[in-house]
Amino acid sequence: MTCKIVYCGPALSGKTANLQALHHHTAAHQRSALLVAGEHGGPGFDFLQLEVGVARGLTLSLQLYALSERYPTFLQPVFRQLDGLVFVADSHPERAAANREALASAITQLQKHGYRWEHLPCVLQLNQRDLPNAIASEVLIADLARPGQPVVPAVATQGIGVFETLREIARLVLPQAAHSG
Ligand SMILES: Nc1nc2c(ncn2[C@@H]2O[C@H](COP(=O)(O)OP(=O)(O)OP(=O)(O)O)[C@@H](O)[C@H]2O)c(=O)[nH]1
Ligand SMILES: [Mg+2]
Repeated sequence: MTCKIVYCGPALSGKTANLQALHHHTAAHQRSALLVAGEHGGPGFDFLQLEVGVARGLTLSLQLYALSERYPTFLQPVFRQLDGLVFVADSHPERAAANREALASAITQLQKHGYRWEHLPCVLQLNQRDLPNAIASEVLIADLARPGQPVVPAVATQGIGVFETLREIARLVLPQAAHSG
């Protein structure tokens, strides 16, 4: 079974840092190489595939894509046929508006591709929680979260919260993916 999960969020919120941490902390036989947007003439998004055992003999392939604000043209194809979304919010005080704009833009893109935003599995990650002047979590949640949505605080560069985020989105997408085969 394969699930496609897209990480999005404003520029420099830590999307690539999430995939780097997941890659770094996963055994070599359970992961693909990490592709980083724009590196080695590759695509304009990051990509990492992880194989996780979910039940005896059953393996789930998680295909993780991270968008990059530097390559906006890649937004369109990456948004096709996805199972879930991780929104990586930036806790820098001056990025409050950028978070809201990136979320609004992601919702617009998804709706263009025929997704109903209310029904798409989505985890809100509050990244960069190590910043001394970080925006209060309650403020980010009030700004960006849907009712009842999983919210995971993170410091992606230290690997904090990245596996919790992945676990939460996998938990949300698994029943739907299993249903659709
Ligand atoms: N202090 C701190 N720095 C972080 C954290 N996460 C990412 N960074 C730093 O923030 C910068 C941007 O991180 P990236 O992972 O490249 O951000 P991105 O979202 O992939 O950015 P684009 O691809 O340009 O859209 C880098 O210098 C990271 O090291 C965090 O939790 N805490
Ligand atoms: Mg990036």
